Amino acid sequence: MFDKILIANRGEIALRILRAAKELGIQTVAVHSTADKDAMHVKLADESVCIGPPAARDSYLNIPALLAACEITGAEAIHPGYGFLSENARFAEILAEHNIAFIGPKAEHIRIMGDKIEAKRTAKRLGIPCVPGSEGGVTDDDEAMKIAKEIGFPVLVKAASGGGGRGMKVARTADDLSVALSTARTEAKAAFGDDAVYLEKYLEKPRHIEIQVLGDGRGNAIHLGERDCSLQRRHQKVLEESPSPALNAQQREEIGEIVANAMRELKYSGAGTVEFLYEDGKFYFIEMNTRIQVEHPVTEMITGIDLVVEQIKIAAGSPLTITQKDVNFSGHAIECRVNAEHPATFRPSPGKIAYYHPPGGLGVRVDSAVYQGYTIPSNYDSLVGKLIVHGRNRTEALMRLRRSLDEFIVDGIDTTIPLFRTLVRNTDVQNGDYDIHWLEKFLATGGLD
Ligand code: MV4
Repeated sequence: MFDKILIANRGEIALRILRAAKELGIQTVAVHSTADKDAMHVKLADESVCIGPPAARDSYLNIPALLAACEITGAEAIHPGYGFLSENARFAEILAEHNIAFIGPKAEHIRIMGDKIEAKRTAKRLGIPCVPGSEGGVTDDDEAMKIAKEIGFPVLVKAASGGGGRGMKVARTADDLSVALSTARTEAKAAFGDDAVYLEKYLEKPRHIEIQVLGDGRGNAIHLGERDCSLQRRHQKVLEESPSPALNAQQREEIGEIVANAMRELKYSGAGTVEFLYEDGKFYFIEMNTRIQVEHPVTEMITGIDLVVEQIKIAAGSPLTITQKDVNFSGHAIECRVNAEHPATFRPSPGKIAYYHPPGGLGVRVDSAVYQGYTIPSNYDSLVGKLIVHGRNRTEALMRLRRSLDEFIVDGIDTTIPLFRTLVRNTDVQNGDYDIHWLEKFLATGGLD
């Protein structure tokens, strides 16, 4: 096992990684920008190193500064958290060249999954069901039209380097296709420097359901069930839950086994998430994330498995000690992402937290790095923290969520807590009756007035 690791991140995920390291008896090194000198992850780490000015590209994305911080402190491994360098295959390779362990998957697998065309090709080869569409990229408009007519309109043009919804264009009819192709290519070129695009059948009202996996790089892999992340706004997840209100135990086991088998064959190493659209009882692969995700606590709460501890053990070379039979799903968990934003306009609201009182009690978890008197800087994302509740069933989880949200006080800035107070009292949310478009429709039809 490692003696010392460096955490190349900030905020609640930096604290989450610190906690896992501490439980494993590993020393921790925090890194921070000048804007984060008062951040909680810096206070709680054994050591800290300032790695640059506020802009992420000069600090949290600054690879030479991170290498220097490892050299100075003697850290043997880096945990990248999510965002920043977490899915940068080149970073994983550079660390290997410097004999520093990357707490994440093999660079090869990060690279494959970063290219959505390669990811889909790989998923299909491994027996994972995919959305009908082009085999690889489309370069020629006539060829695209032929494929679109085969799969049937509407179709979706997606960027190979995309993800997070950027560079996506719907073509409802044959008349829309050539404009959709050229706009998608132009946007993809501008955003990612890569104009490769591919075609998929457009699914009208799917849910977003993702499967959590762990692999040890030696052919052992398990799944930890799903998370339903359908409640999103502008491709940002707002509320996540597990199990999905749409699935039964048999469906879970079936898709879980397909995904776990694929990861065994791939010899995948570390934590990963295989994302699906789910419509009319069928799963369609869209992407794979090769990192720990924001919403991982939902899975931890229903399985009792510490995903970050498992990531660290795997990176240190330990084989998986948990078998699929050891994974028992218990109860229901729901996570709310509390952002420093106006609850109706979503205008960012950085600033000083004048008063802070997080909820507690049975089945309540708050993952946050803020404290009373802390000033949320304007340089990074607006996540204040995550409220995660667990109950023996969905009704109990919702009950605990309602009263936790009522207890939660964050004064001095705007937060999205009032939005969640409204959502948990909504009939569709209570019934689990929502798809990926539900939240935006709700907000557009005056949900919060
Ligand atoms: C789709 C889709 C419908 N049909 N693919 C958006 C982000 C990217 N990760 C995949 N996305 C979608 N892909 C097909 N073939 C609809 C979306 C989509 C979406 C997916 C998940 C969660 C929220 C979403 C909001 C709008 C569109």
